[in-house]
Amino acid sequence: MKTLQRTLTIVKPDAVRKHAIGDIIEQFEKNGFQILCMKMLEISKHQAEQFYAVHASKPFFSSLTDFMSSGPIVALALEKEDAIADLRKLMGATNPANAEEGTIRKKWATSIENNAIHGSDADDTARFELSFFFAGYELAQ
Ligand code: IDP
Ligand code: MG
Repeated sequence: MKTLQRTLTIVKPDAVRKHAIGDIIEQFEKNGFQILCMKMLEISKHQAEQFYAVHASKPFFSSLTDFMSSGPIVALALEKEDAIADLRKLMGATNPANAEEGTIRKKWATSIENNAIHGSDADDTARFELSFFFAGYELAQ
């Protein structure tokens, strides 16, 4: 039986500035992800700190939250079988220097921080991250 799974992805400010929104969304569709919900917005540094709370103790936390609040982002709720793992594969490694050919980060990331895209890394983080950007009624389908 096919079990559908949901994940949260973000086109980060660097990729929006590069006009990569269309290309990245095309990758989602070509790779079998259903777009359940999508919004373009800007988040404050405080909101970025809440979203990335798991990284609060990391040396790059302040720089990361400055970056994530530096301009518009696009948040999407995606669905497919094995959505979480499959999106991580499609994204490529965090550091674009290690990202495989054909991945979104290989194509669009410029540094380990400005790496074009976010994707949830597990069931519990996907639940938290989906509910961070989308209300229950928006995902009720
Ligand atoms: P992920 O996005 O591949 O899951 P994480 O380790 O969860 O990677 O880190 C979250 C985000 O923090 C990364 O996508 C990247 O933007 C930033 N980041 C991670 N490691 C570093 C680093 O060593 N220096 C600067 N920024 C980093
Ligand atoms: Mg992560």
